[in-house]
Amino acid sequence: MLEGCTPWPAETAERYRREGLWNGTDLGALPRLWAERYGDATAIVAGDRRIGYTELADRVDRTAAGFVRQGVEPGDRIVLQLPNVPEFVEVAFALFRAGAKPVFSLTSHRSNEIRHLCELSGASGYVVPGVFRGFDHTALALEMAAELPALRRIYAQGETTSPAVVPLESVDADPVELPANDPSDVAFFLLSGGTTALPKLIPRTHDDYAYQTRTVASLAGLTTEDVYLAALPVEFNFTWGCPGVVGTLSAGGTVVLAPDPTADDCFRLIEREGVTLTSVVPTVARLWLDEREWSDADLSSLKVLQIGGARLEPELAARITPELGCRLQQVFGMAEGLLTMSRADDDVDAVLHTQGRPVSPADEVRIVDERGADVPAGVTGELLTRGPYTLRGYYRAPEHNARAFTEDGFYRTGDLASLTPEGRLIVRGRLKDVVIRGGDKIAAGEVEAHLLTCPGIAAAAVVPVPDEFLGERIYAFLVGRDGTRPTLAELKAALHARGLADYKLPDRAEFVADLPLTPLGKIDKKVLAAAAAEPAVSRHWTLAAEAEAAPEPASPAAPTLQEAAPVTTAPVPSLPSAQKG
Ligand code: OOB
Repeated sequence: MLEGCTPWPAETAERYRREGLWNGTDLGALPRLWAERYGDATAIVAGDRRIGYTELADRVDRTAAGFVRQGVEPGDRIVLQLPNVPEFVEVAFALFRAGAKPVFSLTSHRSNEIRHLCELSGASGYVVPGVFRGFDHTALALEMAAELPALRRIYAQGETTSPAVVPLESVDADPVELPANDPSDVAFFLLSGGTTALPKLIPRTHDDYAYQTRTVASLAGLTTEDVYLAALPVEFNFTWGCPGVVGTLSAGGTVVLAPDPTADDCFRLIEREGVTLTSVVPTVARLWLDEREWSDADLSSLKVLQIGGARLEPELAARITPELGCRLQQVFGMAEGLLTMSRADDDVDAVLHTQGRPVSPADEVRIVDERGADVPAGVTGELLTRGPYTLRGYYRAPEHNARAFTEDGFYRTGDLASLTPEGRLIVRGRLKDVVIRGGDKIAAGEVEAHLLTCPGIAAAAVVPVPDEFLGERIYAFLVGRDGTRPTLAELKAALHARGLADYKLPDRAEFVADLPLTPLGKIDKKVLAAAAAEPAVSRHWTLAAEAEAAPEPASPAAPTLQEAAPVTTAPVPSLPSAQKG
């Protein structure tokens, strides 16, 4: 296994093999296998392009040979940052085929994230979409290559004038014999939603991911007749393999790539392509329901709408079947592994109020109290898990791993949940310091670290604040320095200039005299989160500040959440950036 990864213990791995969960699949070999099975049936639809299974396998073989000719070697890490285009699928499988390990990045990632991903993974290559949604990814890639000696090759879609950039189209050569991958080795890296200031990399092996996609595809009863709409970004584990792109292709179905998750685009595609299954986050589901009232699109082909990635309010859940005419499947999942889902034969109550059961009988799920002791059904505690597709360690993160896993290999999810007597999961909240904005996960510590570099900021604490549209928004409490009070707009501009992805920028900021502390002297985020949801006048620990310096008046054009607070801008409803593509 790749250095820096934690393998499953030998006897556990042996058991997973013996029980047929890990069946020795090499993800790189799948496209050819599918081509033999499904021939010219349509594998991928994107805009006017329709790619058959044989064509997909041929393209994967040629692209893999092209990468090898470019000097890509087994074990190389390559950051893959492409939107929902067929090339994402082709490049990912070509890299698997060549034994290289793609690191899936969001198109919304900027220099801050990309630098970290490249450094942590030791990437030798970086695949970018050229200019996408007005942002010049090639320029960013060149900047990164100038900084990072290990980053030797930039591959870009579209036109390029720089000799330092390899046009992705030119990564093409006559197929060559390539060695098979060890199925127990890492196939690719997913990004952790993050609990620490710097995102972690999640190694996913051929065996574990093949098992996940096969299991979920079979639970969903996918056949060659199914059409999956990739409405969210393909690099999201939910879209890529739950059953998503890989599961649908394994079953011989068709994957339709949507440019973004807007109702306009997706409804048109559902009608045109006869989509049977798709997956969205609750924020997108809400948009679709609102749009449904105005749309005459024929959505009758849609059998199942999967919703996951963030808490789904039961009121929203209850509208899905009556208003969209399809079955709702709740999905709780994580890039780290564990997936729970509602099943076709679950009763309405279970579908609306629980996140379903683990997808594999080999998933081990525990709910524990603060001391690590198991709690009975119905009691809320931290969710711990281990199993045949849940990681045993983040990549190159021994110190973090020591905290994130129990000694016997259970992953501490940081989610608070309870189990029903039937074994269904109900997600109740989180211990981890993360804001879930739409489906985007934002580690509070990362934003705080950047805020602290801004002039005039002595201390910063980021908490989620409830929001009807996005579920949660990012609220920053700040302690000023030297009488300086940057406005929210100035802070956002400063963080943007530091290369922080826009979806991580605070939605609101409020200056306070000091931050409340727990008895142990840590910043009391519970108090802050409760305060963020209330009018500022109730913050007793801010009174000193308010007496000292009168709050700045809010801009008259910007309606504020709380009257008394020096909040500088109003929320502008927008899709979570990662969901935009
Ligand atoms: C999915 O994966 P990630 O890695 O972006 O985020 C994982 C975290 C979970 O630990 C949990 O905090 C939250 O997202 N989450 C949910 C949820 N599904 C995920 N919280 C409440 N209700 C849910 N249904 O988000 C992901 C990966 C694969 C499939 C689906 C979602």
